[in-house]
Amino acid sequence: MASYKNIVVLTGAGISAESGVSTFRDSGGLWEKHRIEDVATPDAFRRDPERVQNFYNLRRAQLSAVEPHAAHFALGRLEKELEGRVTVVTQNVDNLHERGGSTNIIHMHGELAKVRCQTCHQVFEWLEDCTQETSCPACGQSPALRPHIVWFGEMPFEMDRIESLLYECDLFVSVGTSGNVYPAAGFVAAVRSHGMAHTIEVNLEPSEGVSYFAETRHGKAGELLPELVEELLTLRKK
Ligand code: BV8
Repeated sequence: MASYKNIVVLTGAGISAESGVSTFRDSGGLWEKHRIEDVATPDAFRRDPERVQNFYNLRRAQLSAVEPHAAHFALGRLEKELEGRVTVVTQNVDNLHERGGSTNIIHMHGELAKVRCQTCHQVFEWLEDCTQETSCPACGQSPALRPHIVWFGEMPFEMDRIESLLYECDLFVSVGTSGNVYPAAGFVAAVRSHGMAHTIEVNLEPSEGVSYFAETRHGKAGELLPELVEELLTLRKK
C-alpha cells in the first residue's frame, strides 16, 4: 500500500450501526418498519406530511441518545494527522462524523439536525420536533419547514464537488454501505474509470458493488477502520 495524499471516504448507515443507529436494509432496519414510499419521498410528504415529519422527529430525537464510536474517531484522527486531504462523503444524516472529529464532511443526503423552509429556502440547525404547525424562524410561514433531507427522487447535495473529488482522489474507501442507492453506489465505478486510485471496501459483508473494489475488508467498521487508519498513518512516516 502506497502513502496517499487525497483520500475520499464514502460512508453509509453501517458506520453508525455500532453507535446504535438503525441501518436501512439489515434485519430490523428502518425499511423493514417503514415503506420508503410512505416516509422518504416528496410524494409521501405531500400526501401525509405529519407522518413524514414524525418519522424524522423520532430519528432526530435519537441523535442525543447515541455516541460516535471507534470508526468515527478513526476518521477524525486520519483527517487530523494525514499530510494530505481527507474528505468524508456520507450518505448518513446523523451528526456522528462531526462528533467523531471529522470536519471535512459532505452530507450528500442531508442532515437530521437541520430543517429547511420551503417558502424562503433558509436552512436552520434544528434538534427538536418539527411539525406542520412549526413556523419558519425567518419568514414566519407555516406550514413551511421540512426535514433538510434528500428524499428518493431528489438530487443529492454537492454532486459537482463530489465528482471532482472522485476524479482527484488516490484512495477511495467505502465504509458501511450496501451499495443499493444511487448515485452513491456508482462512485466506486467512477473512481475506477479514471484508473488512478486504490479502492477499498470496509463492510460487514460484501456489498452490491464489491466486485469494483481492488481490496475488501469484511467485518465491523469499529474494528477494521481504526486498523486501516493506523496503516495509512504509518505509511506516511516511510
Ligand atoms: C436521484 C435520506 C435523481 C432519507 C436517502 C432504479 C435503479 C437505480 C436507481 C434508481 C432506480 N429507481 C430509482 C433510482 C434512484 C434512487 C435509488 O438509487 N433507488 C434505489 C433504492 C434503487 N436514488 C435516488 O432517488 C437519489 N436521487 O437519483 O435523483 C435526480 C436527477 C435529476 C433531478 C432530480 C433527481 C436520492 C437517494 C437518496 C435517498 N435518501 N436517505 C433518510 O435517510 O431518511 S437514501 C438512504 O439509503 C440512506 O441515506 C442511506 O444512507 C442510503 C444507503 O443505504 P446504506 O447507507 O447503504 O444503508 P444500508 O442499510 O442499505 O446498508 C448498511 C450496510 O452496512 C450493509 O451492507 C451492512 O452489511 C453494513 N453494516 C452493518 N453493520 C455494520 C456494517 N458495516 C460495517 N460495520 C458494521 N458494524
